[in-house]
Amino acid sequence: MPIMASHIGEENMKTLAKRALIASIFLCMTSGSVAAEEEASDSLRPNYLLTASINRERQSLSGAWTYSKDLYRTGLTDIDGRPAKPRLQRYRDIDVQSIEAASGIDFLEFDMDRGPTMMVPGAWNAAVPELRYYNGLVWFQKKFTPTRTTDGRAFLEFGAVNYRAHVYLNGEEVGTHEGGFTPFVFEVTDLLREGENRLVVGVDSAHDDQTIPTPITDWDNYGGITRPVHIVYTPRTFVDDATLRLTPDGLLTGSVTLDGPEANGTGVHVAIEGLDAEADVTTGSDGQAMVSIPAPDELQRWSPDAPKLYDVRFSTVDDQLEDQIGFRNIEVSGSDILLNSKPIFLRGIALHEEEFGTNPARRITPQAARSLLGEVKNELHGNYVRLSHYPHARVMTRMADELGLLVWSEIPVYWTADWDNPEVLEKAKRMQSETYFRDRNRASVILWSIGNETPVSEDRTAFHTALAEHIKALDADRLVSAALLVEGDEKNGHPLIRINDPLVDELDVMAVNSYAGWYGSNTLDELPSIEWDVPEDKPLLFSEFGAGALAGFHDPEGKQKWSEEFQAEFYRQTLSMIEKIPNLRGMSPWILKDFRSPRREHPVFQNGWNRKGLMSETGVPKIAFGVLADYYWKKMQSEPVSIESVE
Ligand code: GCB
Repeated sequence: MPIMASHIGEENMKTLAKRALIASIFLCMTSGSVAAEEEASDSLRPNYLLTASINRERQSLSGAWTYSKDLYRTGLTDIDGRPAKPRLQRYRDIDVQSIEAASGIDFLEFDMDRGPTMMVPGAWNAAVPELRYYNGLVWFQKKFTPTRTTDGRAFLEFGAVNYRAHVYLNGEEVGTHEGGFTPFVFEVTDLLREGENRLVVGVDSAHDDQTIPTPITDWDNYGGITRPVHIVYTPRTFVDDATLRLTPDGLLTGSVTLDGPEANGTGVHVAIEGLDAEADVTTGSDGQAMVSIPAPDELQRWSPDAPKLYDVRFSTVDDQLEDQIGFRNIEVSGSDILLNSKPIFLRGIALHEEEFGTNPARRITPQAARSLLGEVKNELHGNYVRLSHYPHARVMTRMADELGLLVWSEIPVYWTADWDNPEVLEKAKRMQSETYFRDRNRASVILWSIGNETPVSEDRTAFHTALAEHIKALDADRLVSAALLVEGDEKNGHPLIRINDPLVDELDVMAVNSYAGWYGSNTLDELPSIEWDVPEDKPLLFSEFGAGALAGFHDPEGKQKWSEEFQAEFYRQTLSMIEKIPNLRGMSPWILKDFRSPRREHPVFQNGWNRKGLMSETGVPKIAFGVLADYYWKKMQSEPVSIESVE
């Protein structure tokens, strides 16, 4: 099959060309050129986007896959970095059993066909007890027969693989990807064969000082193919990307990008169902056409109260792509956040990507997303979620669009990174680009966070500044934030907490994490007297505050840490402390439900779980859930909220 070799050759060429471009951009960027920055944004655009592929003809590869663990990475390399021995290359397209039956000289030290099985998507940590704390390489194999009904192109689409993926189809390398929380796509048109195909993916979950995040986090690393894998079928020339948004000056603006032999000079019809808004555009030599339609008067703006989504259709003679898009404006004015020109208070909660249950596998099905976000919307009376500490599954942002929840989206630049390493910065920017291109049609996403609790230093601030510039160059409309560290002091005998971080200048919205009353020396009754010294010319969010409690563990006096009563009192006192801050515009306390964390090993209260959830891991609400729900209910009714009156 000659196409296979040329396919890889082409991928390599693209990568080399990109590297050259990135290197030259990096040189230009040091001279501060704006044009160079724009180019840099574009160079990190994924080769294929397959926007709204959920609405395309596609074949799910979910289900049982066989696997083989490979602690020493023998399937990739031999000692001293030499090529792996063929008898260990798990991705070979061979029938091991018949080779063995032939009784020849060759033997194999694997057999992907007879390996144990695991459900994909899903983390191996939850699937197999001996892999609970395994960090390293595992090979996965799926055999499948294409269901294609059209005679066009085929793409292999991964929702996410944590952390590195080495992908092979029918024994040929298709490509690699780094980053555990963003999608990636490879074209496999010429590699797919009729009948049975063999897909093998080497998944390496090891983290080091140059990965994002680094190895130390406060959540379970969850190795594996954690999000769905599909084969997506398209016509030869297809709409790879189509986007439309409402600009502040009332235009529905966006672009359509075609890919394929007829990509250039092709007409595209854009129509929005239920609205008198249409456009006919023609693609240029780059396969792209810009779209701009005056927003009709009857356009209903998307909001948490009325999460109206429109079916938007982009049609060519060969292809039709549809996406469900909400239209809204988001901006900052002084210290206010304005949604559709009206000030909004963000009644939120933070979430990890972890479903309810005693043994979560980071398997976010639509039902799992609905039940997590449904708690926020219906029981907590929220209008906002912080999807921490990395981009969550696509189904979450789509569900947020549908249910009406605003979203803080985050890349896993968490606690630390190799700040002065340009390759690490490029990885972080690539994660931003992959997230942006995946979610740019989601009205729910309003905030891009560029980091969480990173200690202030010159290198770190330069790194974050570059990320702020990168995301702004991609997306001038959404807001940029970061969860900042704060410092404690004293003023006239009172405790004082201040933000002292030059990164504030780069942010549209400031955000802080506060654990006074849980970590540190403050008692709960001191909290309301703590003064906050924060810049007042921008909106402030509390991106975190929280205290641990084991569901069902009680101390009626509320004095003992880990009791539900202590946690509830922590919420009352913290709310009372922060609501005095004049530019407070929202919060996402830590966290909706208890989540797995290997840092947390108290044998009675934790056992591998961070207990700061308002609910247990199975969804049993703790007392503090009611405290926050009541607070939000009152905020929602626009009643003046008095903490004293909260139950
Ligand atoms: C934080 C981190 C979060 C932790 C939390 C905690 O500040 O941002 O990832 O899980 O504190 O529980 O200590």
